[in-house]
Amino acid sequence: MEDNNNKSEINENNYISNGNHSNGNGNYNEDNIKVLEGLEAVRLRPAMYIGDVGERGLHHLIQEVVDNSIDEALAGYCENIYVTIHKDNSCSITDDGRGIPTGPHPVKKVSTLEVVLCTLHAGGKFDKGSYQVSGGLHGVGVSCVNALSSSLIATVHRDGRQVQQKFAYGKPVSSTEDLGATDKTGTIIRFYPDPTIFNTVTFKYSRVADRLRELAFLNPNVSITLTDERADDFDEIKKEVFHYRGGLLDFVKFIDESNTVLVKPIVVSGSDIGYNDLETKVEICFQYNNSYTENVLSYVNNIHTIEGGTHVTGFRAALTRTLNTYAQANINKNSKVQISGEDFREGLTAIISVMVANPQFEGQTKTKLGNGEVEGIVRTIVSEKLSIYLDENPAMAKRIIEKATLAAEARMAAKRSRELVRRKSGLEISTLPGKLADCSLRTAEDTELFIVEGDSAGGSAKQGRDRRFQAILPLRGKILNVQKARMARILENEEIRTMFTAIGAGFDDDFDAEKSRYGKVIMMADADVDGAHIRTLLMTFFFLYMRDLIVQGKLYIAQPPLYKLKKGKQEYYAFDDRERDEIIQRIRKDIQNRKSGGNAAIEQEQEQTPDIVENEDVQVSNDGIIISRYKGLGEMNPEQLWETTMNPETRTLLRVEIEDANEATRVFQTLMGEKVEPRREFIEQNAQYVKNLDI
Ligand code: 0RA
Repeated sequence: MEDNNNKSEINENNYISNGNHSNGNGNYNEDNIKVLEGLEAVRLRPAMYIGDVGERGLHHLIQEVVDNSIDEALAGYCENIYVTIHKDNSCSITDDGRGIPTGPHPVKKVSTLEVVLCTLHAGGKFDKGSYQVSGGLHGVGVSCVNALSSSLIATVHRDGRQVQQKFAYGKPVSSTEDLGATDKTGTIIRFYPDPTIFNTVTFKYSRVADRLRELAFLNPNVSITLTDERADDFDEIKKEVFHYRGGLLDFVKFIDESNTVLVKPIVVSGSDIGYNDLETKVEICFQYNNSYTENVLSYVNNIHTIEGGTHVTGFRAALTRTLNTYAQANINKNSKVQISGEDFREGLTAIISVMVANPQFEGQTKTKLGNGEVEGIVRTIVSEKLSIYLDENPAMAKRIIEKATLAAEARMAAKRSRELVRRKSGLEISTLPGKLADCSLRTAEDTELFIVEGDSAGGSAKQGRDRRFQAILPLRGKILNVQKARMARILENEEIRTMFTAIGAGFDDDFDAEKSRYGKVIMMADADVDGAHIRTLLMTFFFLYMRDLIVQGKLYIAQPPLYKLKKGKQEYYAFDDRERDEIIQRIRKDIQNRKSGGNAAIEQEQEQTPDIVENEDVQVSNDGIIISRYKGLGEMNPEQLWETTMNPETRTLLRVEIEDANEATRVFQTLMGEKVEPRREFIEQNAQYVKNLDI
């Protein structure tokens, strides 16, 4: 048995043992599945296993099942995965892998299928010969999905038979049933997320699609088909096939779709066979575009390592060293310009994917690779392959070095102006910006900074807030597009400087989220296109210059309501059209109930509906419900703003996650980048989703 000091949250609580269960010959059989207890624990403390019970946790369920199918693909047995979101909000994942064994389990005396689905960590993931994804929240297994589903149906094609078993809340409700002969192999898992566990059980197409696309890029041999059947008309059913034979090469092109590429993508791959006979595989693809930002996405065993780790460090070290050596020998022989690591990363887009046998995940969100040996492995492979590439492609090499030399010169100029700006603006002395209405509490954890679009909304927010713990920073208009500017210009921007000083935790490499003067930074903008644009700009800014704020879960989006509904003296707020319609239904039911109760006073009240001229923003239904549409935050008076958007008791905040920010950056590049074609495509594709466009 292998040593495994991978401490997951789970084994710290003694729910599972984390040893490797193997019969030593790499083959899998029924004995391998060690029997462990604990699905009750999953239902009791779901967040401990899947992160949270919000939208993220819900989507994690699909991820868990797909991970198992991907494992089959990695083992060479599966080529196709079909994910379908059904009309009834269930989700099914079909693969053509080997199928979960269905025969009786030697220890438990029930079907192995049942053992896999009803026992924590019985998925065979700790086999030698497979890359485990345990650590962080991944690899908790299909049994967790079962535990958190009100119903789950597993159908297996294996050994010529089609076998099915049904479960509810993690427990079998039938024994295995033979459904007849089959000539296929594979597994179909259909599950219904338990609405008593999750805040929402509605899957979001784009969220599922983004992750499946990512998996398809990382696993070029697998074709993943996503279908969304939740449409009224057959021809509205959404379907996409993700299959990228080019793998990481296609991934890099996808990410840089809207950027002008300077140097064609370079692919580096290799592997290292360690003492334990398990290969560490490295695959990297990178290219340079003419932007000033670095965009490195890294993965370990298909898991996005948001916080990076040793694989990223190894890559960076090799990039700097190899390019510098080449530059000194061939190009900048007599140059005085000192090119540093960050200069070689300006305009760099890279995908780093490694497969590691026993990954150790560290960091805030357990998404940072800790295995020390990986750094050297990646460094060696990249140095060797990149040197060969540079020698064979001198024209490309020249372009990279020239770009980095320019970056170095700009960096030096920026340093000078940064110092100047710092002194001028007092970025170092902590004078708070005049526009900031600070809060009186000074314990960071309890305080909130609202970044508010526009002076008038800022005014309402200042009056409506609880000044003990809520601070308001109004921004005038749009902030600078940080994607398209170098540091020196960014620092000259008034709006950006006020944000840096208000948050007071430094910026870029010096940023330290722990020093943030506020526990929450909340972006508050209108619910229209302009508001969305400002949010996207702000998210891009935070993503590039205060990323840790997002990683530590301190960045939020306020949700102002879209409608106010009024019936008699009662007021209601709706955050979208669906909610508006639900409230109208509720009011109508109420009216009905009261009418049947024969209450004359109420009937009278109904007739006293105030006279309101019907225009596009205010509508009166024939039964007297006044529906007003908010055009912007500025329209709400301070009390309304407090009640709907700022009061912790009644508001809804959305926490920004890196996935949103990644997507924001991409959308942003698409909309603001130089290329017209991707922008047109984006607008065409998305126009159909825009229902309430306020321009
Ligand atoms: C346990 C053992 C084996 C495969 C699986 C589970 C398995 C699980 C899932 C979940 C979704 N799709 C899946 N495909 C396979 C190994 C089976 C063997 O050795 O033949």
